[in-house]
Amino acid sequence: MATHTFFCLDGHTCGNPVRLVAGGAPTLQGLDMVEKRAHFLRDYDWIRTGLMFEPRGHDMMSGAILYPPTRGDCDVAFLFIETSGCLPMCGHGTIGTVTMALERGLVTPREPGVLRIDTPAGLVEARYTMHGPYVDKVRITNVPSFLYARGLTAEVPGLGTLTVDVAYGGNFYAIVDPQPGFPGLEFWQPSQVLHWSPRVRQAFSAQYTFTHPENPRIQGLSHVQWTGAARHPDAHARNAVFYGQKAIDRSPCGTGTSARMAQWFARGQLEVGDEFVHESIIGTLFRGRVEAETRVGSHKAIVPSIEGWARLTGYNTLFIDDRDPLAHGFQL
Ligand code: PYC
Repeated sequence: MATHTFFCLDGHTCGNPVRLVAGGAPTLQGLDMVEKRAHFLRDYDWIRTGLMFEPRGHDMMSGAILYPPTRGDCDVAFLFIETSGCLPMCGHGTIGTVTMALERGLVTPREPGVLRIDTPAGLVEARYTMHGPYVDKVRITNVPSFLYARGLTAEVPGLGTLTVDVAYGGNFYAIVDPQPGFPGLEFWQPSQVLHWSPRVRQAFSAQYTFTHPENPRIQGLSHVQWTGAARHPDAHARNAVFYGQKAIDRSPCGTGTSARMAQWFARGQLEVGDEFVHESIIGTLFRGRVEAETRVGSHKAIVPSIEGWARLTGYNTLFIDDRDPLAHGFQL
């Protein structure tokens, strides 16, 4: 019987929570972050559920653990922990973790203004600007993103036949654009997003497989992205990204925005150098840009970058007490 102590910094990126675990996490085995992530999931997933779920977290809780990098070209490694598992990559989580880690001196970039991060999805570069001790904005260059499949259809019980594009932006996204059965995000309540998203994910996952062409260890449709017209005058589009069992991203979602830009690029609606401003369900913005064209397997792909901001809300020392019957958290 023991009490495990975790030193955390809590904050948010454009509204979505980020819990940065700065102390108390286990040493992981593995030659790269994919192997370390597998070790964590095998032996230490109770830390994720304990820190993300109630009573210490909630349905939308999301975070990252800092590790030494496994590759020579990186300053630090991030292991993402979410209510949904350990995502290979999390954009809002990266922006928040970079902001808090820099402001509190937890990382030392080799090159001022740039932090190179080793993530399970690959190298992610974060460029930041500071005002005094505060990080103003962070722009992450995400992993290559691509339209994986266009116009897939499936029968979603209660909603009818739905057509989606599936794109990868660090995670696989079913992108639901307005169509019969879904008039557009502006006509839907968050409760409808929460109700229908798991059913959409289930219907498409039952019928199709989703495997990264160059990294078969990354697979599965984890996120559903509902789209609609922007309300903010600067934005090109608005989204609501569903993940886990009950979470809607409060930010415009970094990997979701990357996937959406890859979809628009494949359709000829974006070109290299174009900006894409994405509005979240609460009206916050990410500023995306198509940095370059590339290829992933047989797919035409983009290198996307996403700019956003984050704020530290406090320090949090959390205990997981083995005597507690709810030590590892619960979800309703
Ligand atoms: O920003 O990439 C993201 C993300 C994934 C899940 C929640 N946020």
